[in-house]
Order: sequence, then C-alpha cells, then structure tokens
Amino acid sequence: MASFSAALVALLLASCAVAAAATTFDVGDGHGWQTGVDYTAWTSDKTFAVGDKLVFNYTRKAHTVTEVNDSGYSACSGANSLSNDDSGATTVTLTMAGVHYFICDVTGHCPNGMKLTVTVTVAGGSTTGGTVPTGASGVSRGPAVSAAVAAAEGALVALALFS
Ligand SMILES: [Cu+2]
Repeated sequence: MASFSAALVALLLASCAVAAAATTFDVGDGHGWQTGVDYTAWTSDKTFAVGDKLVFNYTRKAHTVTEVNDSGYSACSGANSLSNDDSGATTVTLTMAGVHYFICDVTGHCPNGMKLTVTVTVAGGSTTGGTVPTGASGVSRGPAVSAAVAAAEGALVALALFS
C-alpha cells in the first residue's frame, strides 16, 4: 500500500511544480494575432501545460479570439463558440488539459491563417499521465485525448481506493 501512497504524493507534487512554473506565451511572438502568420509553425516547438497563459495581441475590434470546438475549427466557424473576445489584448489561461482551438471570427481571417490549435498537457510532457483537474468541461476533446484522460482518472480512483 505504501507504494500507492507514494505514487499519489508524487503526482500531487508534480502538479504543484507545474503550477509554479506556469509560462506565458505571446501568440505569434512579434507578429501577434493577425492574418498571414503560420500558427502551426509557431506552436511546433512549444509545449503547453495546465496553468500556462496565451496572450493574443492585435488591434482592438479588428480581430477576435474565439475559442471553438474541433468542428468549428475545421469549418472556420465561430457559430458555437466557447468564448469570444475582441478587446485587442486577450489573455487565455489554459485551465484544462486537452486540445484547445482558437480562430478569428472575422470573415476571411481564419481561412487566411488565423487559427490556432494548442494541445495542453497536465504534468509537463504527457497527456497519458498525471492528475486531471476535476470539473473539466466546456472544451471538447478528441477521442484519443478522452481515452487518455479516462485512463488517468481511472488510475487516480485506483490510488484512492488502495491508499
Ligand atoms: Cu482576424
């Protein structure tokens, strides 16, 4: 039983460490949030963890930061948005693990590059382990991520039972 408790403590410590080391990302770096920027390239050398922040810089009202689900992302449609802002400086705190989708909902902008996919991991490196925040909702997950999250939640239940 001791090993189960030790594992649980390790998981808790890992989540604290991640929270303490939260990173703030300026989306697009010097380019900001605008058309003609390859945001897939921008994310390609970065990892995102729960607690990190995304800062979108753009001209107020000229663009939007609209969080959508995967189908909204594919269709470049903000019709069923999860959140929306056009203030010019939008900060999004990544509170949930999984895949997050952002588009600009101004006509023509999303097809011209204003679409961003961010895969948020839990314990700094993997979606298949670590703790999962309770009460996660509002963001749809792909099937693979859902399975991983379910597995992680199952592991936590097992730990709780055997502690
Ligand atoms: Cu735009």
